[in-house]
Amino acid sequence: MSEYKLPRGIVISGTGLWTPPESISNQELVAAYNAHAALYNRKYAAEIEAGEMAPKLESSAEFIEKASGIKSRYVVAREGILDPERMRPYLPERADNELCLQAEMGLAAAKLALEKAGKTPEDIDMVIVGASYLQRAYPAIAIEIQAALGVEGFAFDMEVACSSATFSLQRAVDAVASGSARAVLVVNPELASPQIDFTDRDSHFIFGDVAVASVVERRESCTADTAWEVLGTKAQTVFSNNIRSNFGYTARAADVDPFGPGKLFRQNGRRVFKEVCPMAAAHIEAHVRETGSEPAEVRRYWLHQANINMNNLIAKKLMGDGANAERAPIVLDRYANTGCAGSVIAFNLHSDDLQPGDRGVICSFGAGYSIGSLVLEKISL
Ligand code: CO8
Repeated sequence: MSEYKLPRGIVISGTGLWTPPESISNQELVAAYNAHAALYNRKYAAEIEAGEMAPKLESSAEFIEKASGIKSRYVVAREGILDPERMRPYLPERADNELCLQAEMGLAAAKLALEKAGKTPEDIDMVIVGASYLQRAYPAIAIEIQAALGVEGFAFDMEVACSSATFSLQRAVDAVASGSARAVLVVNPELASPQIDFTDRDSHFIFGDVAVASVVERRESCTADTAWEVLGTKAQTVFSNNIRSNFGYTARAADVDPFGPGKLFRQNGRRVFKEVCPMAAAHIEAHVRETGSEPAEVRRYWLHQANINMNNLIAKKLMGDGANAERAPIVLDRYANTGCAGSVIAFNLHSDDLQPGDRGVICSFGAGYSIGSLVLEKISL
């Protein structure tokens, strides 16, 4: 690995969080799923009776909360998801001259981040959209957001599943460090609900929709009262088939159903849990030490929000008996797994109370596998 040392003086000066107005509780989601399963089992009663097909088993709100910590999730459109005959959101197609839904979500978060940082579109040279899924291939969602804001310069999209936010923040930090941009707007609109198989008991409860955004700039240009100086960034990827989404444009040429089995999100959750927890803890430990601190001294960990048991395990490994919900806050109880946005939501909601000199870590871990972290220190200006 390279010995590159990040120059000091690059800050995250503001973040924004856009939360969809609609939410679905576990109880509501499970009621819709169970009604769908009953319809399915009635429809295929003869095949199930003959042993040719397996019946769909019931889902349970208690299981979901115990296994994951998730109690509810926000979604852009709940009606279709809760219809046992439909089981997916209803999102009417928009015309080419209308802002697309993912850009609209990202734009809302971007405006909040700019306001928090005290920046205008004229201050921004580069816009990055990082997300687990992109609504289309081109023109880039980032360029659509750039145009809607009136930012000059350039913009691009990138996808690294759950690490799309930390990896895009790292690209922003590099751009500011190298001087290729004065300030970068990082936007992470996670539009998860259209790709969830709400008819699959193992995964119907996992994800929610949300958008977050961040402004990265130099300390000298920062006009906010306080900011978070980036002490270091670290990224790691290790190939794994345990989390996959095979939906893609080549399905048409392969003569397979683009929405058929295995084409939406699927995972081997147990194996992910077992393999990713030690990798993430070791990654964070090494990164914190590289920036001159001991893991137990770090004031706050804004961890990826996939599973509360995973986060508690990692927090315990990092902070021992000092681990608690104040030092490793949980937002997945309300937001569910929001892909790459989870750790930034935790940062947005749980960082204002910290004092100058306090250190914290934003860390993502998920599909790829991919792990991304930023070690931060609060500064006053
Ligand atoms: N209701 C009742 N029972 C259920 C349900 C349900 N809904 N689902 C499963 N069960 C049953 C299973 O069938 C199983 O039954 P049996 O023992 O008879 O076979 C039993 O409950 C136990 O099932 P599991 O072993 O699967 O349960 P776990 O305790 O492992 O919990 C979890 C499942 C919650 C999925 C857990 O394994 C987990 O969270 N693992 C970590 C996964 C993780 O972090 N994944 C990352 C995913 S996301 C990501 O990185 C990239 C995707 C980006 C897209 C984002 C867009 C926003």
